Amino acid sequence: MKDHRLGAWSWPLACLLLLATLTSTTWAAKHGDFKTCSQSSFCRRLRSLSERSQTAGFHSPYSLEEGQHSPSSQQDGASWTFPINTELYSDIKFALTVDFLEKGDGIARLRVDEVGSKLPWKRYNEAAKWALVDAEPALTSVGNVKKGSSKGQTVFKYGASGQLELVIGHAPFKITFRRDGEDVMYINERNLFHMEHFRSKEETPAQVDGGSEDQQVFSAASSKKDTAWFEGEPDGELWEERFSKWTDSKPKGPEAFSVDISFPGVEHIFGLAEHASPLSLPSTDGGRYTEPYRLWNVDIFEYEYDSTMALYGAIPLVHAQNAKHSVGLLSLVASETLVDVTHPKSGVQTHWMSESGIMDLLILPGPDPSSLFKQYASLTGTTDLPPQWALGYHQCRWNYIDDTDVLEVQRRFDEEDIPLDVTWLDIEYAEEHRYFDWDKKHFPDPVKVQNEVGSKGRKMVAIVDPHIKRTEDFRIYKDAQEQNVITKKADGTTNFEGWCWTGSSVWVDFFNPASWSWWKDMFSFNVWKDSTKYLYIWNDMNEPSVFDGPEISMPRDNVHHGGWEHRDVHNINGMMFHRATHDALVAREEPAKRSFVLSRSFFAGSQRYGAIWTGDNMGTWEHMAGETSMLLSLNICGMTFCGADVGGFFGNPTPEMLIRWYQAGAFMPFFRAHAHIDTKRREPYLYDEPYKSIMRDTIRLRYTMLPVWYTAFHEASLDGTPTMRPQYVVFPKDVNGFAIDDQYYVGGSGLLVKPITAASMNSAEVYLSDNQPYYNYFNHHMYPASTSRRHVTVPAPLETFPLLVQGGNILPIRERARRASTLMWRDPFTLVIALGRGGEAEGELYLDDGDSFGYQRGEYVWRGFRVVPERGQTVVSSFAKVEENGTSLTSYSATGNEWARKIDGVRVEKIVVLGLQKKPSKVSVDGEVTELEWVWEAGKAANGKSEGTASRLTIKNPSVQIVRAWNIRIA
Ligand code: NBV
Repeated sequence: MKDHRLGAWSWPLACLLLLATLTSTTWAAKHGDFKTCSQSSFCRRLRSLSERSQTAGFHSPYSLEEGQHSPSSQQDGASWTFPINTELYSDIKFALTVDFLEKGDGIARLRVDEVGSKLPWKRYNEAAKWALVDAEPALTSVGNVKKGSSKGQTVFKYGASGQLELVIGHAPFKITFRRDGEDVMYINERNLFHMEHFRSKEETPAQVDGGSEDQQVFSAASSKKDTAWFEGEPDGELWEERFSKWTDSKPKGPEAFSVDISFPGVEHIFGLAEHASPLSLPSTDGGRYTEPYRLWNVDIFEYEYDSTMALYGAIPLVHAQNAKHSVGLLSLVASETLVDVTHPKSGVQTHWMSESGIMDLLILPGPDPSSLFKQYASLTGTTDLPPQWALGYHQCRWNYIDDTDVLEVQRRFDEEDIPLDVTWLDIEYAEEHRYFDWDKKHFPDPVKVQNEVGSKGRKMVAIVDPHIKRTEDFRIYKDAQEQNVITKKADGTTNFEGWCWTGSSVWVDFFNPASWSWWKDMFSFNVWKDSTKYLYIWNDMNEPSVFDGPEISMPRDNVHHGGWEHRDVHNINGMMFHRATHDALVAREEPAKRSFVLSRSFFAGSQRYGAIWTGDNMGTWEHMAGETSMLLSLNICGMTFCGADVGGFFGNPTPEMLIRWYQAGAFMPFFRAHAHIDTKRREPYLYDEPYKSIMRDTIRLRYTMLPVWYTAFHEASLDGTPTMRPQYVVFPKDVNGFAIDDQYYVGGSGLLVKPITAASMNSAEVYLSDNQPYYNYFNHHMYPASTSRRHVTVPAPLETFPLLVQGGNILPIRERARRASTLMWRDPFTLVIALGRGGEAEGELYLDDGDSFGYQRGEYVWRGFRVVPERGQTVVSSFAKVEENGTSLTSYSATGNEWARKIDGVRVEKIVVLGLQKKPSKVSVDGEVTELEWVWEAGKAANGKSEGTASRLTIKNPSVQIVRAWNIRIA
């Protein structure tokens, strides 16, 4: 195996130390590498506001003037601007712009910026440009919003039936969002809104407000001068800031802002991915957490499983939920943002503190979680349908060392009959970590190995990191210099250099449009001659990770395209790299194929570019347990294609733990095993029995369920509805389920999963919200419908785990074991029907070629299945779903497209009906004379009222086609 430590390099001492850390086996995040709130001057200043706001006499120094209809290019657009005055500085002005958007049933947008500054700086206002599908979303027409004014407040009534209200209080400045007359959200209720203005270096807060006497007010909470309350300590590191050995030059001085947002009558808020914390966000004012939730994308080594520390991605979105309603808030800011959460009796309070940029808040009106997903998707987009193979099993490790290794892994999977779709190559495939350049000693013929893997119906993924080795003979470096697309140092002209796997490196500035077409070319088969259509891409380290930089990233005063500082755009940086690679993969083939790019770093909107994973987790039970809530949080924040390293990146899991990882992984949207270079090999075929067979069965179970997953991804691609749904999303009225984050439903299938995440477990309790029977997928044990039972105990011997089917659902599955998912398209289906308490059930199935964009031209099959009890009989039917296509409803014809014709012969080979009340006497297809063959197994659950094995009717080979309409009558 190659030495990844690259001994030949002359690393500076700092890098050696860092590398030692990266390969060490002691497990703990290095807290000292990352800032706490008190180590950031802006966070210190803004967080202290909330303490000071408790003191008598504290009031907001901000007030509004009456708003005017904003002049805009959309003359008729619903937009108003309110000048904001501050008592703190008489000559400083801000403005609040209130926009009502056309999309999303009444999304209101609130932006605050400084106006009229004489200084040559501007706040960063382009987060929306990258996060939103339309940089400037269209406004609803002014006639759709009724504006009224009374006693110092402006009231806007809007929404489909005028049920939404935004009440803008002028003095004090406070915004109330109401639905149906009820207060749902307050902005600046606690007077924590504050925006630092641009100033010249000579100007200190005290001088502005009248001389040295004021200096004393910095500690005098009761002074009539409030300046100090809002500006913090006099030496507040406004112009230069040190952290560890780094100095941030802060050329624009202070420009942080703060705002409090409260959700009255609510006990739970969710969101703010990515954190390793519970789904329902706990308070940060002591107890479990003392630090605010931090959004600042970092490469964190051995992150903790229960913490508010920053991780690799940032989505500044929250959902607030109570039994009556849901409401959402998106804060479009890409600079470092910290959010304090508290749970007083009145509801949930949040305090948002950001280092730079304009304030840009979007209020998602709800009123339920599924509306929130649609509203958020209308703004930031959805995950396009991934290639279907990407939902299969991925085998990764750092590193498969050469082509023989890659092919041997394939061979062993085949030998052991374990399905596999994708083999991954980590950084060692590349000569000196110069991505794109294969190490020819270990991969002498990269095209040959890719073709060989491809010939088995499989794919490969190779890593392309964003650090570019500074060697003149490296074409990518030469090009990047020539194109002048390298991120600059604080002076705005010198290329920034830092250290990473490649040694001394540069980073392309993907905010620079000049980089986009060049990067696209890098992936064209003519340019990257060693790549083939079987090769897809993994973008790691894109926070970006810079080994010798502050917090293992870039200095904040680095400069990007447009003159923006890195601090302004940091949290979007990873998304820009992901986006460029995604676009390149779509462009490399004609006709285009769907791309697959896995990214570690992300921001709101990243879902449009592919999958993400939760980074370098550990092979511990605690981390395994934490993954479920992390993935649920990512899902509700729009990242519907996500997963975690199965097995844990660090460490050597016991066979028992590895099996539990596989069971959890088989029900993650992205299912990939991965491991650190120092871990022992752990491909499933290496294990003794019974472990090997259990892992094989688990991976096969994933393949059986691929139609269910693909259908869930289809739904997510339409409107952002999660592929993994937490209890509060499925049952938004059941408060008792809101905090549950260790079980979830797969899409809309009714499959309820609870991974086992502790040692020596033989059973687990599952929470059921509704009055439906639930059936154990493995043994068809039925938990009968009940209005009172809430918890059931489900057996979980090592080979199974709680996997229940909610009564009322139909699962379309494929039971033939295959080498890879691409070989399954012609395979027959089984329908598993879990009857609901009234004997009814429904389900759906979406299919297409899994690879092209043909579905956008209508080449797909989207079937609905229904079971209805009808005059003593039970009728199972298959019908075409109807899709809304643009503005007109076009009815979809099952055989009317090329794909449907191609799979016309695909049959249903078995139908299993669970929970039928009595033995049938006849089963037949409408219109056919011959009866069908069937087997009846009486249930042990008497009349469906007590617990026990459900009755099971197995209809053998009904010979109906999946693309056709049919009825099967059970008499
Ligand atoms: O490329 C090596 C690893 C990769 O295997 C892992 O998945 C990434 O999260 N990478 C991080 C860099 C070094 C980690 C110590």
